[in-house]
Amino acid sequence: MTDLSSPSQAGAGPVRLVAASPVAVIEIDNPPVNATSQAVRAGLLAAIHEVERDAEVEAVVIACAGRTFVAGADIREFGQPPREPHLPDVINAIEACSKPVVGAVHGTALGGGCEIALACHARIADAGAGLGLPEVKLGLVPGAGGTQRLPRLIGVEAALDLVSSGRTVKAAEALRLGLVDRIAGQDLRQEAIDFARELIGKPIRRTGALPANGMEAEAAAKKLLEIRRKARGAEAPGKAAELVLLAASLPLKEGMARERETFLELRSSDQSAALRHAFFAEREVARVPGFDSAEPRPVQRIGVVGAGTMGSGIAIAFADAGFEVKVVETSEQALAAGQARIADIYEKQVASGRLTAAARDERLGAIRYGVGVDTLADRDLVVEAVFEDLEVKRALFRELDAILRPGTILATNTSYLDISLIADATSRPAEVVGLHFFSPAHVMKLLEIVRTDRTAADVVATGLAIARRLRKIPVVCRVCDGFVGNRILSRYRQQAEYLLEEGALPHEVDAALEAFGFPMGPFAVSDMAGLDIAWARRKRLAPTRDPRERYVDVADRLCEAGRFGRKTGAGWYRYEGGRREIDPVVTALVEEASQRRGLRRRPIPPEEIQARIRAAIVNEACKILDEGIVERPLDVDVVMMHGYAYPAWRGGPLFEADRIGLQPILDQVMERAGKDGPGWEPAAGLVSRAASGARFYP
Ligand code: T1G
Repeated sequence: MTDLSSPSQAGAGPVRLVAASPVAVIEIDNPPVNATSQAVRAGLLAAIHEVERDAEVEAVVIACAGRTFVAGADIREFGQPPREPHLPDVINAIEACSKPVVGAVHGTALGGGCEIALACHARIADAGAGLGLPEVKLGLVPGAGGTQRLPRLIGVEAALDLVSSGRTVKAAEALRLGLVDRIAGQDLRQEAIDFARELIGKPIRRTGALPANGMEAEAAAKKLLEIRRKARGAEAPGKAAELVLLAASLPLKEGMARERETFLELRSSDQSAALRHAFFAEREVARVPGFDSAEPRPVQRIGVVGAGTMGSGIAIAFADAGFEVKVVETSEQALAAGQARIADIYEKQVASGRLTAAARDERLGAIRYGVGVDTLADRDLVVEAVFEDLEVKRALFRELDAILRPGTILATNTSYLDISLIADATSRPAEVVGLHFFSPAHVMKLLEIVRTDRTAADVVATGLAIARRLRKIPVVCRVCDGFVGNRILSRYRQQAEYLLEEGALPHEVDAALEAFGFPMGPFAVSDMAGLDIAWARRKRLAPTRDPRERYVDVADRLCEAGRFGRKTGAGWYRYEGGRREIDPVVTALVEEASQRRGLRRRPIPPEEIQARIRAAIVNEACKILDEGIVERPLDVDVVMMHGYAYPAWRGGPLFEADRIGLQPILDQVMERAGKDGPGWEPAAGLVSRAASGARFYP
């Protein structure tokens, strides 16, 4: 093998060339994901020049060592000035090669990796491989020909979908689209070499030389509008779509120039900085000082108590990750209902093509059922998802503690309750931890791992290891009311209801927050989740409520009228034929609340709604940091982005607060202090950082 990233160092660089004849193999080996660092780009360019010079070489294969084909440009380099050779130049050299070049794709060829594959003259992929252009998820557009070559290979419409969504297509779909030419059998590398040998002497099919079929102007405009609407304030998807549409009217060189210009512009944008922060934060968050170094306990056998919505989702999440699961309920009837719920979820996945029937059978086979907790004695970890009541959970944990073997971990899925009090009901408080899943538990990536002061370090480490296997994003936090996400959500909702009393209407608050980038505003979300759940909790907590609290009772009025949201056809909105309608009944209730508060209603602009909600979120997030509920700002940002859909192109509330400036946020908080009752005082950490000019992310 000749090392080519720096020819003087044989074998040391990330690109090696097996100059065999007649087919040379260029192998990239740059762990962990073969990102196209500067050394990889230099090595790849040198290799292409070398095979061009070597008369013995009549065809070329570009392949990767390790677990995946090139997964993209090295995102870590984006904060630095671009260094030559630039990827577009390397990729153009691949496409210009006078000898046939075959791309051998395994793992995930993403971003620059997919662009390298596109510049090859043919592509063969492992059956399990994926290909995609996820740049928009980083606030970018493809910067090395993706927007220009992909439409030439698979057509403008298909390219618009892939480039604007950033989704990865599996090999089978890639074959159907024409993105790959073959699916390999057992030996991708050998089959790629054979494929290249077949191409020797045949006309070379260069992607960049293919025509891109245009789209009818009206259809294109409609598609662009739809892409921008779905982007909810993110700018990259629309810009990427514009470039794909240009491919039909511009020669490749001009199209790539426009693409490069847009790429460089977005690379220095706030949205891209925020999305790159989000990308690394969701990986960093799982590295928790003091816990991720502790040795996790071996866990394979899982018990799930409660087969309701959450329990079923949790059981599926564990079964999907290869755990052996036992679900128990209090009665045959409740168990049967849970079993049917689980089967139904899997059936829907098979019907939608996301799961094969064989995989469904395997996962259903991994789930056992039983009545009563006695059958859980052999479990390594038991998670409860029973009724959200402290005494119910304490009684259950007391019972479980008596039958489970020593060392078994007891996890609660409670959203709010004090886990320390639940742990007190057991003889093993060190082995009690919160595993707070988000509904639907088999879909949502976020997992709050809630530790009490007595939770053992290796139990937290076990939670982190389980999250890795579940492919979830873990955030370790301490006990407080609502932990991280729900605590912040409560503040968010309170401020939203204050805005109602002062003059806004539900649809105006929702519209302002959907314009901010949330997929749905708080009142539409409440209607979807059901108002009755929160109502039951408010009634339970009523005796302990601080009389000084500014309490808005419109939601109580709605519930008393049986308006629980979508499920009853009316809540904050009226629902007819699935459409959300503004309801004058609600408007009257809101106006009456204003009168009772003695407030003169006024029009409230969306900017004020957004500023007040953001300030409420940042202030509560800072208090959570100040109290040590979490260790780092990124813990809060990750929770808000992955549990509550805070727009990732803003980077999370604290990352965005740094960008906006903490003083304006503090000013907004101070403007409310005194008006909204206790709990709305400015966070000490916000005051001190604003005063000293410090940031959440130094
Ligand atoms: N650059 C730098 N580091 C990366 C990286 C990248 N592109 N992708 C992953 N890593 C690191 C990651 O931080 C982690 O590091 C380790 O690799 C394993 O990743 C010119 C401009 C490939 C599907 O957006 O989607 O190309 O935490 O934990 O779950 O047009 O990584 O171990 O220190 O995620 O198996 C486009 C991003 C870039 C792909 C693997 N490419 N990566 O998932 O492992 S822009 C992407 C992923 C671009 C061109 C444009 C995933 C993965 P550490 P991981 P995984």
